[in-house]
Amino acid sequence: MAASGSAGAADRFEVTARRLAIDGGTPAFTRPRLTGAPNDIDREAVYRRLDAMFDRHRLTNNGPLVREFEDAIGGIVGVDNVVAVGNGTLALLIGAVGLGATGDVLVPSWTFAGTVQPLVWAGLRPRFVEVDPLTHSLDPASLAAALDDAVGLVVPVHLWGRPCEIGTIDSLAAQAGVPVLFDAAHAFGSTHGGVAVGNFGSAEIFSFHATKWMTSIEGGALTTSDDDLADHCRRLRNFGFAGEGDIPVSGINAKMSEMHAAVGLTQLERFDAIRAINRERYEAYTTALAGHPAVRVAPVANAGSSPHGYVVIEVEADHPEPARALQTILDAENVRTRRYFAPGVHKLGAFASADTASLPVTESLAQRCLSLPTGESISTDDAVTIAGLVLRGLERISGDAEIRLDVPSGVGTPV
Ligand code: T4K
Repeated sequence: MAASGSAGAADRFEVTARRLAIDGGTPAFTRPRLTGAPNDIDREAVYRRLDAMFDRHRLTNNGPLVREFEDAIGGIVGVDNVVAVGNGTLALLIGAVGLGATGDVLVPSWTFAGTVQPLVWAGLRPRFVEVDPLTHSLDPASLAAALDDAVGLVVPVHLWGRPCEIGTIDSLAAQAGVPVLFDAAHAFGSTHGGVAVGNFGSAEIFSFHATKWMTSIEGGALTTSDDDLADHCRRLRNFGFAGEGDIPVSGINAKMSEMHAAVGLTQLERFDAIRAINRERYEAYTTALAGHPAVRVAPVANAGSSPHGYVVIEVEADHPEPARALQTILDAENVRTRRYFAPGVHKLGAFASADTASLPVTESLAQRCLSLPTGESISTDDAVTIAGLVLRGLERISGDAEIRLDVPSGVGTPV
């Protein structure tokens, strides 16, 4: 059984024949495989951009690299207005404030807390709606049932990069006279019906955080075809300035720096290359896991293409917390998974007082979903190996409902 420290064929091993590390076997990987590890960045290209930046002495405040980054995003998405900001959370904040939304906001709980927190900061009251068990996207029936006069905004999420039921959601919201701000944090590079995500709703937002397949380290953007909204959001991102000494609206500092734009521009040059790598990993997982009734890979596309930035599995096992048990087993193998987004935002202490209907689908997904390593930091062979470990782990869990869940994270060989 080989277990080398480098990615590649040397890390392959016969999963079925081995003793799991949790039972005292040798961990499958000597170097941890991380969910969320950044893709490679052409540092020479970044340094060239930074040299020019230092020569210009223009470091932030809507400098040329930020404007170039916005143009590049606009070119890919095919949208008129791109407002680059410091991160996706700030994009949601200025989007919600820019739309002038008040009252209640309908938002899924099956998402990252960063979807909901800026809405609260914008003065909105979250009401959580249910997601579809197959697509993990906002359930239009749940949305229809929740839309009432108190609702001032709808924030659906294109989870895992899979565009949600955009047409149905848009028409339900339009009938109610409520704007839609799509959280496309995961969906830069997705298309739906031949149209790039970034063109839908009143506005959409992207995240370019280090854990995203396309990154500027920290970064985000709001996109919209509404010129007035874009101008308003540009003002909001820069304290509300309308000219020197004039702040007609109270804004905030949501700016992207030139350094972050330099990294983002450099990564955008690898747009096609990284997508191809992601796709290869995703297909390796789906092929290796196909036909196994205890595991299903969540869909990442909906009537279009996907950047395949996430590989998320739903598992079934004779265990009350199957994802947690499997995470423990994989941790011991030096496979660092993430339980995005357990337990569901509505279960987090900060949102305990929210008006929350019963969300059985969200709560079931929270017990059963696990995000797996993907992208350039692993090899395709690694993906096949990890898929094998998932299957072997599920067998192990089903054979032992008492599996210990208190094994500390990182039980395998340290980095
Ligand atoms: N909406 C949605 C649907 C989102 O998912 C997010 C963010 C937002 C809105 C808000 O966008 P931002 O304001 O973040 O732009 C991460 C990210 O911080 C967050 O951006 C992301 N979603 C969320 C899903 O995940 P953590 O808590 O998982 O990060 P952390 O530090 O625990 O790292 C995760 C894994 O990545 C680890 O295995 C280590 C690895 N990693 C991480 C970083 C930062 C690296 O290898 N290198 C790194 O530099 O939150």
